[in-house]
Amino acid sequence: MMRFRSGVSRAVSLGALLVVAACGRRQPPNPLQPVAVARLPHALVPTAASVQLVSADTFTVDSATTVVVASGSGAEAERVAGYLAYLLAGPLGRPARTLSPDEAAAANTIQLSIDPSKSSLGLEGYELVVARDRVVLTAAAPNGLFYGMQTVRQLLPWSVEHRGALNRRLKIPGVRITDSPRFAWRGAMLDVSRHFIDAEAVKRYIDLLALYKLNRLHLHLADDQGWRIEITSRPNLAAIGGSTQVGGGPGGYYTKAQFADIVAYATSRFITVVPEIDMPGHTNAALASYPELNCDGVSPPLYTGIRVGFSTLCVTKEETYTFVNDVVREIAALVPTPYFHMGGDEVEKLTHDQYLRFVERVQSIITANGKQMIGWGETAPAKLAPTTVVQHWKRDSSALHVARGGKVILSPGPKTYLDMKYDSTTVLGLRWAGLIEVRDAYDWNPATLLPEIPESGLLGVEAPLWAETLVKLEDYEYMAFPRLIALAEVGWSPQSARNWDAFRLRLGEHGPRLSALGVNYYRSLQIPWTR
Ligand code: TNX
Repeated sequence: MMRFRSGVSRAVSLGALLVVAACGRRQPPNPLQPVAVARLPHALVPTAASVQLVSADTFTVDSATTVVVASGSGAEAERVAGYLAYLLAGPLGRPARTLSPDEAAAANTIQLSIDPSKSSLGLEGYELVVARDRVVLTAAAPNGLFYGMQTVRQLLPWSVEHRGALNRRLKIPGVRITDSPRFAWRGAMLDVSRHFIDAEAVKRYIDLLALYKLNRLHLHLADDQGWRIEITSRPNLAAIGGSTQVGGGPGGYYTKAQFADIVAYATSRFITVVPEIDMPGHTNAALASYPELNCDGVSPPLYTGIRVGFSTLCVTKEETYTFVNDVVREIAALVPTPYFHMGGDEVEKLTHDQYLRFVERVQSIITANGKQMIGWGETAPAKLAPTTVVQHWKRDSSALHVARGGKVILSPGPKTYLDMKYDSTTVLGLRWAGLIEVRDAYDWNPATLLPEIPESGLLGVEAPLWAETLVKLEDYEYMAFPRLIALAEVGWSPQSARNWDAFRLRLGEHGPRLSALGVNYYRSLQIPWTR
């Protein structure tokens, strides 16, 4: 341990000598080196509602620092403290400790406490005071503590993301932060149907969502090219419908146990999983698995191309609704959370009336199974309950739904579609909604996007990642990062605290953090990345 420490200080002084030597020789700037950007006082993304810097008050995490939990804060708070202790010290370090009822936190502690009297912070808000001798993090609920913990993480140098940060002295800038999110729904969608990614890859994505305070993971589990979840009463869905993907690869599906594991992993990071089974269109994989779902009783072949709009369940057969009920019932039992997404987009093979009646009938099936329905924008003209949620993605009548007291999630294609190319040179992705550079993903206001929908009609924002062109996790990461981080700030930070010039500098400081985490992110030329 000592050898490690003295090694570090030798490296620092050697570095300092090199800087002096370089200055002495007055070398011209090397145009091939990244621009050196001055370290910001903090690079918090999403930025907080209120941040006050107290520069005299730097806190130093050293080998004697302890993470403590105020007595009575509960098991969830202890779990959040455990994450922080792990981050700071690695698995071999000191675990977090819960204080006894009459014990005050000592100096050199990071204290987490649940204080229900702070209800003005809401479910997800927190207060953080970083002083010279201690850090105090308070929230009204464990969710808020978790986000406060992610803030502490981002205030620490990025080297904390390396397990090698063990036993280093890490500085946290002195701050007083009061923070809570603008929107309750801060989502990301993964299309695991067009190409399949396994549960481990989904968990990795979940961890990245949590770092940026996102709280919904919408999984697009079925489409023309693949059915990705085991349904016990309909085994062919996974066995046949899950057997391929775009381009003809082997596909795959989550067993019930794997899916439950994803849900538990997300829940432990305060992320709600939203399962989507797209219907009545985008259903070729189901139609290929069960002939009776087709009006002519004949299954089509499996489909591995990328056209849309050609498939539909047979809406005039009772058998179809029995099928929908079986699927909804089994999936609803796997998710503790209140939502079931029925898709409903891009249906070209039904009359408008047939389509609307289908949506209404599925809504009643979902409600009868104890869940709230979500549908893409096309579902808005149906008779929807105000508790149903509409997800806007292109020009639609979602304003109708707000007028009847319902809520809308904004996923506008030209801002939030992570499968759109960044610029004309991007190899992956599509371009029907336009090219989306980081600034396009960041620089918009949900409250003014649709003139007919005021902020009060919005549940929040979500960034879908459609996977027609994405094969492996690295592809997903390249398209999502850093645009998903921009979306995270759109969803969390008050509009008044957001501006592009400040965001790009803060985001630039996340380059090394993303690299430390091994994320294959797009190094946009709009961002002054630090090394
Ligand atoms: C539209 S967005 C779709 C998806 C495609 C996506 C490609 C939506 C509800 N439907 O089926 O994958 O475009 O960008």
